[in-house]
Amino acid sequence: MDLSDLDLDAAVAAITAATEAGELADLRKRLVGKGSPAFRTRESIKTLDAADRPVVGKAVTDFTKAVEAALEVRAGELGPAAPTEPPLDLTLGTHGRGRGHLHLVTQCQRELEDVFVSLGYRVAEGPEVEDDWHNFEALNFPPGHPARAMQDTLYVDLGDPEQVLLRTHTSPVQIRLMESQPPPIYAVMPGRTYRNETVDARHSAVFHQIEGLAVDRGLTFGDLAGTLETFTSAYFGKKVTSRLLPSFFPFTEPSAEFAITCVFCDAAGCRVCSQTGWIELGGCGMVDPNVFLAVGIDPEEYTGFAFGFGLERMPMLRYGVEPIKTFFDNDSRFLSRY
Ligand code: FA5
Repeated sequence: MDLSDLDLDAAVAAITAATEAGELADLRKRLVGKGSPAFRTRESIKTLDAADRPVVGKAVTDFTKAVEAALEVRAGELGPAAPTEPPLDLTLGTHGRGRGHLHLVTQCQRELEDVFVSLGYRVAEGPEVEDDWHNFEALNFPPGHPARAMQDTLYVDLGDPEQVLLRTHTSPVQIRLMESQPPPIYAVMPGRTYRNETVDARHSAVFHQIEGLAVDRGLTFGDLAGTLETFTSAYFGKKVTSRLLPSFFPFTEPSAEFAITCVFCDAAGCRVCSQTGWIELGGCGMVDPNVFLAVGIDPEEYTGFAFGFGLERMPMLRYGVEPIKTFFDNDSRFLSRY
């Protein structure tokens, strides 16, 4: 039995000279692993004389312990092993669909709000579930007035019959504003509206409007016309012109229908504008004195104008989107395009 194979000094020197953790693993294998001199010596013990066995056994054990201790000390000096494989990437969303963006109707709403804010208007909101007073009565629609039939109303089963409803237009927000603050008032009021209507290419049972209200001393129909012209050219560009045609709303007098030249045919006449060259955007007019009286504003002192436009109409015309239900289908091809 030759114990000279267990050269501890040479083993410790090799361990001390190692410069990386991977080298230490190789040394452990070579010095005390399977097939190493220490391993072979231990295997040979059973063939030795009984008197020699404890001596050889102790020598192998001492050698192995000393090698393990030297390996541990050097491993501590070298620090952790460098990873052999790239770390697992647990970042979420690397395969995502990109960032979302605002719906086209919301984009249009924000754009129009910006135009009016730059004209000195503020943005106001009102409830979608309204009472009869704000949606109709204060707007000069007395009970049973035939004009109520212009807007097929969806009533809510709350309170007295036919007293609580889904607002049919954004005009009740005018009333809420005038009830809550004295003139001067310059405000736009965007929001969702509901009508019990048959859906077609341009009409939906749920849609959006943007309402405008200005109340001050000395406002005239000319101010209304100029304001509408400013906002249409801001949204549609300078080549579009607008016109006002006489109309009727119980809460404005005189009332008008506001239309712009057809953006599809440059007013030459086409299928979209029914060959007229004009497309209606909404209604408008001078605030009726009865409305001022309903909210406690003196019609001798103040005048005002108001307008209400279908919001979907604007991007429909600007981008040629049709039918209106496209806005509510939530088809991702449409949503991601605009
Ligand atoms: C009104 O709703 C009045 N409140 C507008 C108004 C405000 C007049 C202030 C005077 C002063 P009208 O029902 O015409 O008016 O609707 C206005 C616009 O809303 C329409 O021109 C159209 O652009 C849009 N609109 C109306 N009904 C629908 C519908 N079912 N689907 C989509 N858009 C609609």
